[in-house]
Amino acid sequence: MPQKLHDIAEKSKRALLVSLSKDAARELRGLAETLVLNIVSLEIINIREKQPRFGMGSGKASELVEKAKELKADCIVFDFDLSPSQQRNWEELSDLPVLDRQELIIQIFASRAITREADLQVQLAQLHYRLPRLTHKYIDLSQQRGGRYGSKGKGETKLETDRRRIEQQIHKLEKEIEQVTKQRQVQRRQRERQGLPVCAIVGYTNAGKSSLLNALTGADVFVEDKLFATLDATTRRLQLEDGKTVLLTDTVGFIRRLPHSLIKAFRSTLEEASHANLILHILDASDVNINEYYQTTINVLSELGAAEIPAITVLNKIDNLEDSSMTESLLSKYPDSMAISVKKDINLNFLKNLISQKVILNF
Ligand SMILES: Nc1nc2c(ncn2[C@@H]2O[C@H](COP(=O)(O)OP(=O)(O)OP(=O)(O)O)[C@@H](O)[C@H]2O)c(=O)[nH]1
Ligand SMILES: [Mg+2]
Repeated sequence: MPQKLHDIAEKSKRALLVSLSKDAARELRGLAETLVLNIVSLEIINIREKQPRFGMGSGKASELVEKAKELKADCIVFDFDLSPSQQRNWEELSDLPVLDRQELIIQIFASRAITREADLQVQLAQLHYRLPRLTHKYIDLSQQRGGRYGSKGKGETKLETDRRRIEQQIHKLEKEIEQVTKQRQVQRRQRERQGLPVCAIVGYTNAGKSSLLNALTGADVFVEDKLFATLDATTRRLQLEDGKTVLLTDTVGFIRRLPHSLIKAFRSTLEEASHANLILHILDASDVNINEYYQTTINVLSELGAAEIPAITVLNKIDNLEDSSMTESLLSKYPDSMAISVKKDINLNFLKNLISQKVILNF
Protein backbone atom coordinates (compact mmCIF):
# COMPACT_ATOMS: atom_id res chain seq x y z
CA MET A 1 0.00 0.00 0.00
CA PRO A 2 1.29 3.47 -0.75
CA GLN A 3 1.68 5.39 2.47
CA LYS A 4 -0.95 7.79 3.79
CA LEU A 5 -0.40 11.29 4.98
CA HIS A 6 0.13 11.58 8.71
CA ASP A 7 -3.12 10.59 10.28
CA ILE A 8 -3.37 13.10 13.09
CA ALA A 9 -6.92 14.35 12.77
CA GLU A 10 -9.54 13.56 15.39
CA LYS A 11 -7.14 11.90 17.75
CA SER A 12 -6.31 14.90 19.88
CA LYS A 13 -2.60 14.42 19.38
CA ARG A 14 -0.15 16.41 21.48
CA ALA A 15 1.52 18.87 19.12
CA LEU A 16 4.53 21.12 19.42
CA LEU A 17 3.98 24.06 17.06
CA VAL A 18 6.82 26.03 15.53
CA SER A 19 6.30 29.40 13.90
CA LEU A 20 8.36 32.26 12.51
CA SER A 21 6.36 35.24 13.72
CA LYS A 22 3.61 36.25 16.10
CA ASP A 23 1.02 36.74 13.37
CA ALA A 24 1.86 33.44 11.72
CA ALA A 25 1.67 31.81 15.16
CA ARG A 26 -1.89 33.02 15.70
CA GLU A 27 -2.89 31.51 12.43
CA LEU A 28 -1.02 28.28 13.10
CA ARG A 29 -2.85 27.98 16.42
CA GLY A 30 -6.16 28.42 14.58
CA LEU A 31 -5.24 25.73 12.07
CA ALA A 32 -4.09 23.32 14.78
CA GLU A 33 -7.23 23.90 16.83
CA THR A 34 -9.35 23.26 13.78
CA LEU A 35 -7.76 19.81 13.65
CA VAL A 36 -8.42 19.38 17.40
CA LEU A 37 -4.73 19.07 18.16
CA ASN A 38 -3.69 19.46 21.77
CA ILE A 39 -1.08 22.22 21.64
CA VAL A 40 1.63 21.51 24.22
CA SER A 41 3.75 24.49 23.20
CA LEU A 42 3.93 27.17 20.56
CA GLU A 43 7.51 28.14 19.78
CA ILE A 44 8.16 31.35 17.90
CA ILE A 45 11.65 31.18 16.49
CA ASN A 46 13.98 33.52 14.75
CA ILE A 47 15.84 32.08 11.80
CA ARG A 48 18.92 34.04 10.96
CA GLU A 49 19.97 31.87 8.10
CA LYS A 50 18.00 29.21 6.24
CA GLN A 51 20.18 26.15 6.35
CA PRO A 52 19.34 23.36 3.95
CA ARG A 53 19.33 20.41 6.34
CA PHE A 54 16.54 21.56 8.69
CA GLY A 55 15.63 24.95 7.25
CA MET A 56 17.44 26.36 10.30
CA GLY A 57 20.62 25.71 12.23
CA SER A 58 21.07 22.20 13.63
CA GLY A 59 21.56 23.60 17.16
CA LYS A 60 18.13 25.20 17.02
CA ALA A 61 16.67 22.03 15.54
CA SER A 62 18.03 19.89 18.39
CA GLU A 63 16.67 22.35 20.92
CA LEU A 64 13.18 22.09 19.46
CA VAL A 65 13.33 18.31 19.36
CA GLU A 66 14.43 18.22 23.00
CA LYS A 67 11.52 20.43 23.95
CA ALA A 68 9.15 18.15 22.05
CA LYS A 69 10.47 15.13 23.98
CA GLU A 70 10.27 16.93 27.30
CA LEU A 71 6.64 17.84 26.69
CA LYS A 72 5.84 14.36 25.36
CA ALA A 73 4.63 15.72 22.04
CA ASP A 74 3.28 13.19 19.50
CA CYS A 75 4.16 15.38 16.54
CA ILE A 76 5.88 18.59 15.49
CA VAL A 77 4.04 21.03 13.25
CA PHE A 78 5.67 23.87 11.34
CA ASP A 79 4.11 27.05 10.09
CA PHE A 80 6.25 27.04 6.97
CA ASP A 81 6.87 24.60 4.17
CA LEU A 82 9.56 21.97 4.47
CA SER A 83 11.14 20.32 1.47
CA PRO A 84 10.66 16.55 1.34
CA SER A 85 14.25 15.98 2.45
CA GLN A 86 14.01 18.52 5.30
CA GLN A 87 10.88 16.80 6.51
CA ARG A 88 12.71 13.47 6.48
CA ASN A 89 15.69 14.96 8.32
CA TRP A 90 13.41 16.29 11.03
CA GLU A 91 11.68 12.94 11.40
CA GLU A 92 15.01 11.18 11.72
CA LEU A 93 16.22 13.66 14.31
CA SER A 94 13.08 13.62 16.42
CA ASP A 95 11.71 10.15 15.79
CA LEU A 96 8.33 11.85 15.55
CA PRO A 97 5.96 12.61 12.69
CA VAL A 98 6.72 16.09 11.40
CA LEU A 99 4.13 18.11 9.48
CA ASP A 100 4.61 21.30 7.57
CA ARG A 101 2.03 23.98 6.88
CA GLN A 102 0.94 22.46 3.58
CA GLU A 103 0.24 19.09 5.08
CA LEU A 104 -1.64 20.65 7.99
CA ILE A 105 -3.96 22.53 5.65
CA ILE A 106 -4.46 19.51 3.39
CA GLN A 107 -5.36 17.51 6.52
CA ILE A 108 -7.95 20.10 7.50
CA PHE A 109 -9.46 20.00 4.04
CA ALA A 110 -9.50 16.20 4.26
CA SER A 111 -11.32 16.26 7.59
CA ARG A 112 -13.91 18.65 6.16
CA ALA A 113 -14.65 17.23 2.75
CA ILE A 114 -18.28 16.14 2.70
CA THR A 115 -19.37 16.13 -0.93
CA ARG A 116 -17.93 13.80 -3.53
CA GLU A 117 -16.40 16.68 -5.43
CA ALA A 118 -14.57 18.02 -2.38
CA ASP A 119 -13.47 14.51 -1.50
CA LEU A 120 -11.99 13.89 -4.95
CA GLN A 121 -10.25 17.25 -4.90
CA VAL A 122 -8.71 16.62 -1.48
CA GLN A 123 -7.54 13.17 -2.53
CA LEU A 124 -5.82 14.70 -5.53
CA ALA A 125 -4.07 17.32 -3.39
CA GLN A 126 -2.94 14.59 -0.97
CA LEU A 127 -1.43 12.51 -3.76
CA HIS A 128 0.42 15.48 -5.22
CA TYR A 129 1.82 16.24 -1.79
CA ARG A 130 2.78 12.62 -1.16
CA LEU A 131 4.48 11.88 -4.44
CA PRO A 132 7.84 13.53 -3.69
CA ARG A 133 7.72 12.24 -0.11
CA LEU A 134 7.57 8.49 -0.60
CA THR A 135 10.71 7.89 1.42
CA HIS A 136 9.20 9.15 4.63
CA LYS A 137 10.02 7.31 7.78
CA TYR A 138 6.56 7.55 9.30
CA ILE A 139 3.82 6.02 7.29
CA ASP A 140 0.89 6.40 9.60
CA LEU A 141 1.08 7.95 13.02
CA SER A 142 -1.67 5.72 14.36
CA GLN A 143 0.54 2.70 13.78
CA GLN A 144 3.90 4.34 14.43
CA ARG A 145 5.32 2.12 11.76
CA GLY A 146 8.93 2.85 10.88
CA GLY A 147 10.85 1.22 8.05
CA ARG A 148 12.45 3.34 5.40
CA TYR A 149 12.33 2.38 1.78
CA GLY A 150 15.68 1.09 0.72
CA SER A 151 16.55 -0.38 4.11
CA LYS A 152 15.56 -3.91 3.10
CA GLY A 153 17.24 -4.22 -0.29
CA LYS A 154 14.23 -4.41 -2.54
CA GLY A 155 13.14 -0.96 -1.31
CA GLU A 156 14.06 0.71 -4.54
CA THR A 157 11.70 -1.37 -6.64
CA LYS A 158 8.96 -0.91 -4.08
CA LEU A 159 9.51 2.83 -4.25
CA GLU A 160 9.18 2.71 -8.01
CA THR A 161 6.02 0.60 -7.83
CA ASP A 162 4.48 2.96 -5.30
CA ARG A 163 5.39 5.97 -7.35
CA ARG A 164 3.81 4.48 -10.43
CA ARG A 165 0.71 3.50 -8.52
CA ILE A 166 0.30 7.02 -7.17
CA GLU A 167 0.74 8.47 -10.64
CA GLN A 168 -1.99 6.16 -11.90
CA GLN A 169 -4.26 7.20 -9.04
CA ILE A 170 -3.61 10.86 -9.83
CA HIS A 171 -4.53 10.24 -13.44
CA LYS A 172 -7.73 8.45 -12.47
CA LEU A 173 -8.74 11.18 -10.03
CA GLU A 174 -8.09 13.89 -12.59
CA LYS A 175 -10.42 12.09 -14.97
CA GLU A 176 -13.14 11.82 -12.32
CA ILE A 177 -12.75 15.47 -11.37
CA GLU A 178 -13.01 16.40 -15.02
CA GLN A 179 -16.40 14.69 -15.08
CA VAL A 180 -17.58 16.55 -11.99
CA THR A 181 -16.29 19.79 -13.46
CA LYS A 182 -18.33 19.13 -16.59
CA GLN A 183 -21.44 18.69 -14.46
CA ARG A 184 -20.65 21.98 -12.81
CA GLN A 185 -20.37 23.64 -16.22
CA VAL A 186 -23.73 22.19 -17.23
CA GLN A 187 -25.26 23.57 -14.04
CA ARG A 188 -23.67 26.92 -14.72
CA ARG A 189 -25.09 27.00 -18.23
CA GLN A 190 -28.52 26.12 -16.88
CA ARG A 191 -28.23 29.03 -14.46
CA GLU A 192 -27.15 31.30 -17.29
CA ARG A 193 -30.20 30.22 -19.26
CA GLN A 194 -32.38 31.34 -16.38
CA GLY A 195 -31.05 34.78 -17.22
CA LEU A 196 -30.21 35.62 -13.62
CA PRO A 197 -27.17 37.60 -12.49
CA VAL A 198 -24.74 35.81 -10.21
CA CYS A 199 -23.14 37.29 -7.14
CA ALA A 200 -20.26 35.38 -5.49
CA ILE A 201 -19.32 35.68 -1.83
CA VAL A 202 -15.55 35.34 -1.41
CA GLY A 203 -13.08 36.01 1.36
CA TYR A 204 -10.67 34.69 3.92
CA THR A 205 -11.74 31.63 5.85
CA ASN A 206 -13.95 32.38 8.88
CA ALA A 207 -14.95 35.87 7.66
CA GLY A 208 -18.66 34.98 7.74
CA LYS A 209 -19.39 34.07 4.11
CA SER A 210 -21.73 31.17 4.84
CA SER A 211 -23.39 33.14 7.65
CA LEU A 212 -24.14 35.90 5.15
CA LEU A 213 -25.56 33.49 2.55
CA ASN A 214 -27.74 31.95 5.25
CA ALA A 215 -28.91 35.32 6.57
CA LEU A 216 -29.78 36.70 3.14
CA THR A 217 -31.38 33.64 1.59
CA GLY A 218 -32.48 31.41 4.46
CA ALA A 219 -30.07 28.68 3.34
CA ASP A 220 -28.57 26.40 5.95
CA VAL A 221 -24.92 26.11 4.97
CA PHE A 222 -22.64 24.80 7.74
CA VAL A 223 -21.19 27.63 9.84
CA GLU A 224 -18.48 27.22 12.43
CA ASP A 225 -15.91 29.29 14.26
CA LYS A 226 -13.11 27.24 12.79
CA LEU A 227 -11.15 27.43 9.56
CA PHE A 228 -12.47 26.00 6.30
CA ALA A 229 -15.98 25.14 7.44
CA THR A 230 -17.10 25.19 3.81
CA LEU A 231 -15.31 23.46 0.94
CA ASP A 232 -18.07 23.59 -1.64
CA ALA A 233 -19.83 26.19 -3.68
CA THR A 234 -23.50 26.55 -2.71
CA THR A 235 -25.88 28.69 -4.74
CA ARG A 236 -29.23 30.11 -3.57
CA ARG A 237 -31.74 32.58 -4.95
CA LEU A 238 -31.77 35.99 -3.36
CA GLN A 239 -34.98 37.95 -3.79
CA LEU A 240 -34.30 41.67 -3.90
CA GLU A 241 -36.77 44.34 -2.91
CA ASP A 242 -37.18 45.74 -6.41
CA GLY A 243 -38.47 42.37 -7.59
CA LYS A 244 -35.15 41.27 -9.07
CA THR A 245 -33.62 37.89 -8.32
CA VAL A 246 -29.91 37.27 -7.98
CA LEU A 247 -28.12 33.95 -7.58
CA LEU A 248 -25.87 34.14 -4.55
CA THR A 249 -22.93 31.70 -4.32
CA ASP A 250 -20.94 30.90 -1.20
CA THR A 251 -17.57 29.30 -1.73
CA VAL A 252 -14.43 27.88 -0.17
CA GLY A 253 -12.47 30.27 2.05
CA PHE A 254 -9.02 31.59 1.21
CA ILE A 255 -5.94 31.66 3.37
CA ARG A 256 -2.56 33.23 2.87
CA ARG A 257 -0.21 30.90 1.01
CA LEU A 258 -2.95 28.41 0.23
CA PRO A 259 -0.99 25.29 -0.74
CA HIS A 260 -0.57 25.12 -4.45
CA SER A 261 -1.74 21.52 -4.62
CA LEU A 262 -5.05 22.65 -3.11
CA ILE A 263 -5.48 25.59 -5.47
CA LYS A 264 -4.85 23.23 -8.33
CA ALA A 265 -7.21 20.58 -7.05
CA PHE A 266 -9.96 23.04 -6.04
CA ARG A 267 -9.63 25.15 -9.14
CA SER A 268 -13.11 24.39 -10.48
CA THR A 269 -14.73 25.23 -7.12
CA LEU A 270 -12.68 28.37 -6.69
CA GLU A 271 -13.42 29.42 -10.25
CA GLU A 272 -17.11 29.88 -9.43
CA ALA A 273 -16.08 33.40 -8.46
CA SER A 274 -14.67 34.17 -11.89
CA HIS A 275 -18.08 33.59 -13.51
CA ALA A 276 -19.89 36.04 -11.27
CA ASN A 277 -21.34 39.40 -12.29
CA LEU A 278 -20.61 40.84 -8.88
CA ILE A 279 -18.27 39.85 -6.06
CA LEU A 280 -18.92 40.35 -2.38
CA HIS A 281 -15.53 40.38 -0.75
CA ILE A 282 -16.18 39.67 2.93
CA LEU A 283 -13.71 40.65 5.62
CA ASP A 284 -13.74 40.15 9.37
CA ALA A 285 -13.50 43.81 10.43
CA SER A 286 -12.49 42.81 13.94
CA ASP A 287 -9.43 40.79 12.94
CA VAL A 288 -6.11 42.54 13.45
CA ASN A 289 -4.75 40.95 10.30
CA ILE A 290 -7.54 42.36 8.14
CA ASN A 291 -5.18 44.00 5.70
CA GLU A 292 -3.22 40.85 5.00
CA TYR A 293 -6.49 38.97 4.52
CA TYR A 294 -7.72 41.62 2.13
CA GLN A 295 -4.54 41.35 0.04
CA THR A 296 -4.65 37.56 0.06
CA THR A 297 -8.16 37.52 -1.34
CA ILE A 298 -7.34 40.17 -3.94
CA ASN A 299 -4.36 38.07 -5.04
CA VAL A 300 -6.31 34.82 -5.29
CA LEU A 301 -9.06 36.59 -7.24
CA SER A 302 -6.58 37.90 -9.72
CA GLU A 303 -5.01 34.45 -10.03
CA LEU A 304 -8.47 33.13 -10.89
CA GLY A 305 -8.98 35.82 -13.50
CA ALA A 306 -11.66 37.58 -11.45
CA ALA A 307 -9.83 40.83 -10.74
CA GLU A 308 -11.90 42.91 -13.15
CA ILE A 309 -15.32 41.88 -11.84
CA PRO A 310 -17.08 44.68 -9.93
CA ALA A 311 -16.84 44.10 -6.20
CA ILE A 312 -18.22 45.33 -2.92
CA THR A 313 -15.91 45.06 0.07
CA VAL A 314 -18.10 43.99 2.97
CA LEU A 315 -16.69 44.61 6.44
CA ASN A 316 -18.45 42.05 8.61
CA LYS A 317 -18.54 41.52 12.40
CA ILE A 318 -18.64 45.22 13.24
CA ASP A 319 -20.51 44.18 16.39
CA ASN A 320 -17.06 43.11 17.63
CA LEU A 321 -15.56 46.58 17.15
CA GLU A 322 -15.31 48.79 20.20
CA ASP A 323 -16.55 52.03 18.69
CA SER A 324 -17.85 53.44 15.46
CA SER A 325 -14.69 55.42 14.76
CA MET A 326 -12.95 52.12 14.08
CA THR A 327 -15.62 51.26 11.53
CA GLU A 328 -15.24 54.69 9.95
CA SER A 329 -11.52 54.38 9.60
CA LEU A 330 -11.83 50.94 7.96
CA LEU A 331 -14.48 52.28 5.58
CA SER A 332 -12.19 55.06 4.47
CA LYS A 333 -9.32 52.63 4.02
CA TYR A 334 -11.03 50.15 1.69
CA PRO A 335 -12.51 51.35 -1.61
CA ASP A 336 -16.16 50.48 -2.34
CA SER A 337 -16.65 49.18 1.16
CA MET A 338 -19.60 49.01 3.50
CA ALA A 339 -19.99 47.70 7.05
CA ILE A 340 -22.35 45.03 8.34
CA SER A 341 -22.94 42.59 11.11
CA VAL A 342 -24.59 39.36 10.06
CA LYS A 343 -24.94 38.37 13.69
CA LYS A 344 -26.68 41.57 14.82
CA ASP A 345 -28.50 42.10 11.52
CA ILE A 346 -26.87 45.49 10.94
CA ASN A 347 -27.05 46.97 7.43
CA LEU A 348 -28.17 43.76 5.71
CA ASN A 349 -30.98 45.55 3.89
CA PHE A 350 -28.57 48.24 2.83
CA LEU A 351 -26.30 45.53 1.42
CA LYS A 352 -29.22 44.03 -0.52
CA ASN A 353 -29.94 47.40 -2.10
CA LEU A 354 -26.33 47.84 -3.00
CA ILE A 355 -26.28 44.40 -4.60
CA SER A 356 -29.30 45.21 -6.73
CA GLN A 357 -27.75 48.48 -7.92
CA LYS A 358 -24.34 47.04 -8.69
CA VAL A 359 -25.22 43.69 -10.16
CA ILE A 360 -26.93 45.34 -13.11
CA LEU A 361 -23.73 47.10 -14.10
CA ASN A 362 -22.05 43.89 -15.19
CA PHE A 363 -25.01 41.92 -16.50
N1 LIG B 1 -19.42 38.44 16.09
C1 LIG B 1 -19.82 38.05 14.88
N2 LIG B 1 -19.56 36.79 14.46
C2 LIG B 1 -19.96 36.43 13.23
C3 LIG B 1 -20.62 37.34 12.36
N3 LIG B 1 -20.86 36.69 11.19
C4 LIG B 1 -20.36 35.43 11.33
N4 LIG B 1 -19.82 35.27 12.56
C5 LIG B 1 -19.18 34.05 13.11
O1 LIG B 1 -17.97 33.81 12.42
C6 LIG B 1 -17.68 32.41 12.36
C7 LIG B 1 -17.39 31.98 10.92
O2 LIG B 1 -18.57 32.10 10.16
P1 LIG B 1 -18.78 31.32 8.78
O3 LIG B 1 -20.03 31.85 8.17
O4 LIG B 1 -18.64 29.84 8.97
O5 LIG B 1 -17.50 31.84 7.99
P2 LIG B 1 -17.01 31.43 6.51
O6 LIG B 1 -16.45 32.67 5.91
O7 LIG B 1 -18.11 30.76 5.77
O8 LIG B 1 -15.84 30.43 6.86
P3 LIG B 1 -15.22 29.21 5.97
O9 LIG B 1 -16.34 28.41 5.42
O10 LIG B 1 -14.41 28.51 6.98
O11 LIG B 1 -14.38 29.85 4.91
C8 LIG B 1 -18.93 31.71 12.93
O12 LIG B 1 -18.64 31.39 14.28
C9 LIG B 1 -20.02 32.79 12.86
O13 LIG B 1 -21.00 32.63 13.84
C10 LIG B 1 -20.89 38.67 12.83
O14 LIG B 1 -21.46 39.53 12.19
N5 LIG B 1 -20.44 38.95 14.10
MG1 LIG C 1 -18.21 28.90 5.01
